[in-house]
Amino acid sequence: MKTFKFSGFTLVEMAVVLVIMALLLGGLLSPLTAQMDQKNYTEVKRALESAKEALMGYGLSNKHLPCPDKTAGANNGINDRPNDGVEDFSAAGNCITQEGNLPWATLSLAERDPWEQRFIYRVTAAYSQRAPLFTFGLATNGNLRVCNAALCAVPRLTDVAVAVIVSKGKNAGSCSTAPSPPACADERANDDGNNDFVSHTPTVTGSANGEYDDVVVWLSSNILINRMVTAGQLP
Ligand SMILES: [Ca+2]
Ligand SMILES: [Ca+2]
Ligand SMILES: [Ca+2]
Repeated sequence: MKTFKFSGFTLVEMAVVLVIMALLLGGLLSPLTAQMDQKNYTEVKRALESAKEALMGYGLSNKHLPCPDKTAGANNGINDRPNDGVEDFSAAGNCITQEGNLPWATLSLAERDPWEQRFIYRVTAAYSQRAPLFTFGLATNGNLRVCNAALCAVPRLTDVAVAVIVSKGKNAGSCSTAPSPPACADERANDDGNNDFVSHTPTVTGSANGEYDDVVVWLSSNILINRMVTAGQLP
């Protein structure tokens, strides 16, 4: 009678099994990741639209827009304190800064996007100043521009935004800081503290202006003024 002797798996057999398992797992995980990304982007777009509505609501009841919540600096009290979600302004009626966190507590919104980052918010000074300063009127235009690329050439998406809100997307801003340049011009445009922003569909590393996965919404002065006139708040 013939006897069989079990001698275990050889290294080669183990390697083959591991490769097969890795392929199977990879095949299962990549659709899951894609699904998760899609869910997060749907969620962040909804959050940004709500934020825009909240800005308009705040504008209608206060006749000016909220100031950003500053991201650094000393704690000087309730309306001059960093990273607490409350808008920061001076007794003179100016914002402490025109770009910072979306003031989530002032607006009763979520603090962070699906990737655990706070939203960036910039507002036109003429629209965020309040008493004792004059607030804006029918002829006051926004001065924020949203463009297709960092160069901000015409045609632009808008020249007259009064407020811009940015989510840094899945890369959570990792493309915006050194040592990533020169690959990230469009992402950098969205957190460099000036009046120009970039909005376009996502691009990958190696594209002309580099990786881009930010989500940007803006409020134009035309829309805000129209709403305020309709509500009897202007002129
Ligand atoms: Ca604050
Ligand atoms: Ca990004
Ligand atoms: Ca900018």
